[in-house]
Amino acid sequence: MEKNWCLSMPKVELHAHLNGSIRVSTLLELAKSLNETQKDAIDFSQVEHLITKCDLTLTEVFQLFDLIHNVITDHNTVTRITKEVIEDFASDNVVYLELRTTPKRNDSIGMNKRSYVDAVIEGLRSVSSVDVDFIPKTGDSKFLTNDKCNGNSRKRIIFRLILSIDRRETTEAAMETVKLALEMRHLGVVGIDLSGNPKTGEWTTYLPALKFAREQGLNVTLHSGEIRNSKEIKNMLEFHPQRIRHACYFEDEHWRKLKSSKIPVEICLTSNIRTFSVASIEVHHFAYLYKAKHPLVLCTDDTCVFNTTLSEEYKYAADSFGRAFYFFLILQLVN
Ligand code: 6MZ
Repeated sequence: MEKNWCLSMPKVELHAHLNGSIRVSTLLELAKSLNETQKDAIDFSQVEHLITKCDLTLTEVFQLFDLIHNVITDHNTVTRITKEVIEDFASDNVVYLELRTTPKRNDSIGMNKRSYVDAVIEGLRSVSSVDVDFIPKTGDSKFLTNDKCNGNSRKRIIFRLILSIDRRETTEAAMETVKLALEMRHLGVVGIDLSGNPKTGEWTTYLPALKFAREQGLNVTLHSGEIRNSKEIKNMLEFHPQRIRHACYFEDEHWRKLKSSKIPVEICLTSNIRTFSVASIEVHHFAYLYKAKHPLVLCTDDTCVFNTTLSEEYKYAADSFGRAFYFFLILQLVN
């Protein structure tokens, strides 16, 4: 399928991590300048090496996140990368973007979770190349809205924010994130995500915070099945989140449960293939779920880390799964 066709099609991105979607040029610029001022603060050659590597193990992916986090330590940089990430998605013709990020602390400069998210919001406000519609209308707290065009001829992107809990955090820190999300609902925060290295921690650590989020009306999305962990997958499905991401290591009983519950799946093809979470595109569960007419959505995950765009993910799916997928896109466009 033609790349331009995928580019020109208005698209919805529901699963992109802010720091993982930093512009490559910005990451290299920031890492280089940090390396020049504080030699020991970052290994620039390692950033260059990981950023250009074709396939990354999950361990290397999380090493790269640590390096990225080493350069994004102050409010101005958070604001800058948010602005650039939105501009990049808008140029890829994404019309609805749900970005997620883990609120962070940096005590040395007085950054707390609240001021981190304020810096993200500042980034939204500073975008000038496209109108960013991030303030929800009254009563609109859904993940995905069905807004009509307001007749404005300027390019417009609808933006919503999801706050992530990292699997390295404590129960208390997770609860702090949920409370922050609740306080910031009027600024377009629509949900809570559990992410981070799937080999780290126990998801039950976050259950009190996730349950509280749900009771208070926030949507919850979970990273599930990125590695083999049958018990965790089963328990996560029983929790019944609004959406699930990855589902690479689901087994028969999980598929049965997923299909009967109709929990939508966020599919990140390049991410799954490049991290070896799925052996090859031919055996990717996208085809299985697609044939079963299960609700799913194509997403990028981390455009910087996986060197991709949403248009490229659509092209990848169309090239790999053929004509049927092409008609799926047409149907999406006419609906
Ligand atoms: C699990 C992931 C991820 O929050 O600092 N993240 N967690 N699996 C993945 N698949 C590859 N990709 C990204 O963005 C980066 C953070 O998002 C999560 C990780 O916690 C990572 O540190 P923010 O903006």
